[in-house]
Amino acid sequence: MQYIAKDIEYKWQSTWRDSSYSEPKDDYNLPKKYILSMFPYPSGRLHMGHVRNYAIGDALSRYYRNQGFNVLQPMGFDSFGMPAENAAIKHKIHPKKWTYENIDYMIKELDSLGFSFSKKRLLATSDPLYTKWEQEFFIKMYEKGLVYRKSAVVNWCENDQTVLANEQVEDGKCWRCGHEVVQKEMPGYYLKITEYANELLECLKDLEGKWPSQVITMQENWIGKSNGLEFKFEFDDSSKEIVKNDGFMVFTTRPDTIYGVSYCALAPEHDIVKGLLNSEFISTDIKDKIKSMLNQSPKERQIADKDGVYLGINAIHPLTKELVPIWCANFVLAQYGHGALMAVPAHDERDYEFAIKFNLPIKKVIECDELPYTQKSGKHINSNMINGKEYEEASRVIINYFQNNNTGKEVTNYKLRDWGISRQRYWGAPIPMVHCDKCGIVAQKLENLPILLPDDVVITGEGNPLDKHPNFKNCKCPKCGNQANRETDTMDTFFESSWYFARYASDEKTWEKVAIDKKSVDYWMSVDQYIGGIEHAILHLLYARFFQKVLRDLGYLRDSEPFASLLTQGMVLKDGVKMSKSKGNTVDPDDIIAKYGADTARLFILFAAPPQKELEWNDSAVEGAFKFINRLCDRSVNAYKTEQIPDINHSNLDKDEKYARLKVYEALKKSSDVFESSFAFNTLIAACMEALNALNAQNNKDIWTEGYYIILNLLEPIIPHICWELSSKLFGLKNFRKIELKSEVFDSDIINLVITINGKRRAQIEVDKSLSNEEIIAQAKVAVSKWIAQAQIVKEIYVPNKLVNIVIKG
Ligand code: ANZ
Ligand code: ZN
Repeated sequence: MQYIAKDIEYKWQSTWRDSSYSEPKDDYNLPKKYILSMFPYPSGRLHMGHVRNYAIGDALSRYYRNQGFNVLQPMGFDSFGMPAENAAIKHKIHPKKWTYENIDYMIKELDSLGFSFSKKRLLATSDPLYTKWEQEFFIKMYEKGLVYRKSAVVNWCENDQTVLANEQVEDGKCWRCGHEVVQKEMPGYYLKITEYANELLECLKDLEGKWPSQVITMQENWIGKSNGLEFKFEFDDSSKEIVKNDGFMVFTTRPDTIYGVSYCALAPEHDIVKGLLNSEFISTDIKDKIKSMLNQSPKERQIADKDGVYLGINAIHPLTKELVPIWCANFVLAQYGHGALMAVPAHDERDYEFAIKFNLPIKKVIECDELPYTQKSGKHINSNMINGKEYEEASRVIINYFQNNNTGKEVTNYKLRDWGISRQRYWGAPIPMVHCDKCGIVAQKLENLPILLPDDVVITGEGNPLDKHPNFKNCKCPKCGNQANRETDTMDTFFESSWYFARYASDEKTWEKVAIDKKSVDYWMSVDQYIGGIEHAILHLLYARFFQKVLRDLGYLRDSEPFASLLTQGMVLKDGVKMSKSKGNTVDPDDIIAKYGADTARLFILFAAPPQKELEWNDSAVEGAFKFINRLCDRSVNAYKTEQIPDINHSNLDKDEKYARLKVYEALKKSSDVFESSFAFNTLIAACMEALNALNAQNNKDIWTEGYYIILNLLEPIIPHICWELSSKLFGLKNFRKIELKSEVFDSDIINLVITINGKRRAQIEVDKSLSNEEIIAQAKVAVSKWIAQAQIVKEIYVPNKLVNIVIKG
């Protein structure tokens, strides 16, 4: 048979479409698998990273369908966001038009790869119906106190002209465009993800072994839980006069070191520092120093040398009543704890460095040889009520002292911050809030949803066009009916991707009526296998876990975790660097499909590397994949037509026949592990190649047919088009089903024996199974003759089918 990929692929793609092959069934008694690949942003074209992601997901979906599962494998588009607006500015095309044209094109590309995505659940997050329900979520969250508005210092990207969440700043730069991020104070809406900090952390334990440990660790660190003591430092009287304040709070994870405090440090953003900046009390020099620290982003400060300045004020040590000087320092984070710390230079790295630089006293309070000594073990010294005690007990005593005196309390702090979701851009879901002079901030009424974007906007890249759109901005207050202003910020697009998996899991016939259809969602959720890039380890994967819990608490969902199992695929490289437009080293999937066909692209991608690893593009390996498919076609002449596996009497076969059959069944045996846990498709493909070679070395038509039947079954998830073509010619498509292993194939006439002397492994031999025990021991002794020639044999032990141990003396 001549292999013409284009014709074959077109034919089967049409068949799948017309027969609704890829659609999930509504029969909720069937066992199910929900296989989800992260949806793409509709940038215009698929890239190889997408192809890799979806080739993995499709392989799993097809495998489970063949195993008799009801499979949901949906697809959609994460279609709000900045690039659409940037395209609008550059090419004078409306973001909506640009987005939906891209979606149309990308759907064609996905189809041309033969991915079996459900079409009836296809969605784009910019669809009005999607906006409607997420605005409902926003309002329900607001009513539950999980949304609030505040003015705060935020990360601002000058290039994208918008706010970024903490998760969206990478090394001080915008995650999207790489532009330097600056700090700016502005109002916005925040989601209280911190209220779920502990649950988000605790549930990570249940994901162990099912999510990559790297992702779990990154989330743990991001949530950053620490236990400690918070208490107030009182100013001395003269300082109180100056700052018009009686003190400030600090948080410490080491209350046991409290007698070692020799100064305190405040973040440059601290209110007390702000107050001093506006006062006459400190000199211009000091003010300049503070301003220069304020001008650095938190990230810049972290890598900068320790710096700071004495503020001329002092506090009283709560236990020793000594005076403690108050500094402003660049290593104190405004956003953590209380933005202030008690410094213990003898036992903390940063405090030590700072003390050395500014010549501040260093007080040792734990027995040690060298400073700074940052470990917890050791007896306390110079520490009045905790002298001689070790860390645990010492901490307990100090915490109890503060709690008994009502001057401090034991607290848990998290690094995690609330999620700022206001974006000052047009192409996003409008935040459904209204500003009324009389009523303040008012949520929209649910019956007014969706609040849709106006189409007639002028997009210039300067400022938010919604802000300049009078018809959109002017509205009636939902509460008092007076003239009011609509909120013109739109939502962070991560809001949309935080619940799309639940929308997909809802029966599409309910989409008009409800956000999430409980019955179908309870059947399909959670996602059995989620597949996507590691770059989402904190961003999307944390937000989605948070939403799942919120939507559970709002009664929409049952489960606490959205993704039961996660596979993060490696990057696609060319010449050792990530394929990307900016590097100019991309390979266009469309070109590969045109030249070789989709099956070759899929085979290459799954064969070249295990999915978790990086994949280096290799033209000759693509060629190799194409050749293998051709060989597979050519060999089809060796099999005959049948709808079932031929009956074969294994014991009547000769050596080559048995070997060929063994190779086929070894591949079959491997497949369940590959598809269900290791995802090492490369090893399965290699096993199929080996089996095909072994088949070729014998002439038995039954064995050929059986082997071919099984190999097509195993390769269908990977190269579906050609497998359907060949299977329809030979097996009436009856071989895409669960195939049982046959144990007799693995029974071999040869046994592998290990030979040990006095328990020490010395040799390994193959012996014929039919030999007697005496004959086997005799062969074993020949194999180890050089070790036993001079010795006296005390005992010979034969453990059948496993080993011979010879005990010798001398
Ligand atoms: C005294 C002390 C002594 C501390 C010692 C540590 C070691 P984690 O573990 O990350 O939660 N700290 C408190 N607030 C801070 C802020 N806003 N910016 C920077 N550092 C701050 O860190 C908690 C520790 O970091 C606290 O415990 C405090 O220093 C410091 F031998 O207090 B520690
Ligand atoms: Zn009002």
